[in-house]
Amino acid sequence: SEKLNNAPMGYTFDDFLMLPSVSSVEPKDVKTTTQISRNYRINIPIISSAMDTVTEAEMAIALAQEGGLGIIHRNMTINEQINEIKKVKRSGDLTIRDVITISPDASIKEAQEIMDEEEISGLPVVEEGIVVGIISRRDVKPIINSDPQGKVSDIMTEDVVTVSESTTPEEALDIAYENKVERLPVVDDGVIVGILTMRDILERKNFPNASRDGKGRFLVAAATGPFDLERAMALDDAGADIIAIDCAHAHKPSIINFAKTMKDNIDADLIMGNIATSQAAEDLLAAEVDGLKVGIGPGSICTTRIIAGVGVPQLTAISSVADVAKEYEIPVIADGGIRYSGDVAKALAVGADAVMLGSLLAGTHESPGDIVIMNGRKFKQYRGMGSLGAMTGGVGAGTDRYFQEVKGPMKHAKLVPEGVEGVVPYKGPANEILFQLIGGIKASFGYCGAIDIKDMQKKAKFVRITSSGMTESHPHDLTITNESPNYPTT
Ligand code: RVP
Repeated sequence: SEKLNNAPMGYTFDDFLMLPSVSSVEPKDVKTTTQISRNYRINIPIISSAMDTVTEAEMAIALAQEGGLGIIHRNMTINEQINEIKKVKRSGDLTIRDVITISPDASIKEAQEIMDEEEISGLPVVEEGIVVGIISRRDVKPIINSDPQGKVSDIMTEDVVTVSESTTPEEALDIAYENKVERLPVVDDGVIVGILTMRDILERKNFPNASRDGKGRFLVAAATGPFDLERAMALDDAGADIIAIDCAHAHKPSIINFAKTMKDNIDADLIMGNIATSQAAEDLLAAEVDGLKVGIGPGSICTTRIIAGVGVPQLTAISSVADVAKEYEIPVIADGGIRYSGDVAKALAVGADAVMLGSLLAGTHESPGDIVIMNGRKFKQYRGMGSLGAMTGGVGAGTDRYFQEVKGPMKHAKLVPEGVEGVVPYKGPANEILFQLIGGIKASFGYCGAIDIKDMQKKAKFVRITSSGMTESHPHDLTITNESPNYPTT
């Protein structure tokens, strides 16, 4: 009976509220920047789950544009995952790398045809890699009918304004304005390596908070299996900034040891999870990983706590891990169980540096999969990576996440799932969900008098509540007729 008598209490989001406190902080002034791994800071503390119904390139781009981060799931081949990383990097790259050029000896007609086909308004003129001119529709138009076979070199602009890889977008914009040009070839020792367009530079201003790497491209993370070094190295080569060891129970000596090998073989930051105890945090940090991910069983699609009877209620899990991680100054990501912005605020307040969302993002426009209509309402599929569907679909990544023994062909495998498959309501674009979440976090910090996440971790005080306190917390004694965007009732 000692086992039970000495057992600690485990709490989750609904067991506590935060106390309102004297505050001079206006929500609009709250800063949400946060460290998510040893070397990366982002502007909002939101990361999307590495799940096959949540994060591929489209979701990762949506998150990065708003200042968060997407982790590309691994239930696909290595090549497919590399492709998703490249899509994110390309979309956030101001410099167009596969530049379409023309030779000075080509005809004006050819120049016109290429511009029509590619729907572009100008072409750098290149001889043996070196930029020797630039030709635009404006140059071609007056002469295309009278002399279509004339040479590009006869009408091109020879004095080309170029920039180098190190030119910042702001500098490029100034240069473009000063010289009244739309397109700036990017050159390295005269050799063309890309092209910048005014339109792309101006568009970048739409995303002032975006998460970007040193070259101005979007940040992206990708998941690998605990022993899949080949994948980790390929993701690293493809440009993943952070690699996440994705596993249901990372507190295993074999996995911790292998994490050291992975770290030695990649440049990207390595984050590792999942865990839920302070001892696990101590043991994983010995591998000098760059971030920890917390959550055993809180996920909305997860049945681990029911099937295995194992887990730690998420608020206790986050604070147990964060207490240790803070000493090592290693960031903590709270993964799973988040339903409302208030849950995010509580997770941050007990020590998380960011939260990971599955369910909240699964129903958005950017999640993989199609909208399904049931009884006149729109839904999208959402499934646990330990569900039968995810373990037998894709490349079966869920099987090693959940330590399943697969003998022979997958279709005959006997699997013990730890997740379920279902649908969540379709929620429109991800940026609207993020807007509401960030607004809620800022409101929370305003009530608690905290100007940023670190301040919140110092200042937040909690009050333990009962289930009647929780009942009182939700709207009650009415039928909601107008659903709020941040409080769905279905
Ligand atoms: P939620 O946001 O509550 O939907 O939880 C998502 C998290 O659940 C994921 O980031 C992952 O850690 C976990 N997960 C994914 N699949 C499963 C499962 O099948 N049990 N759990």
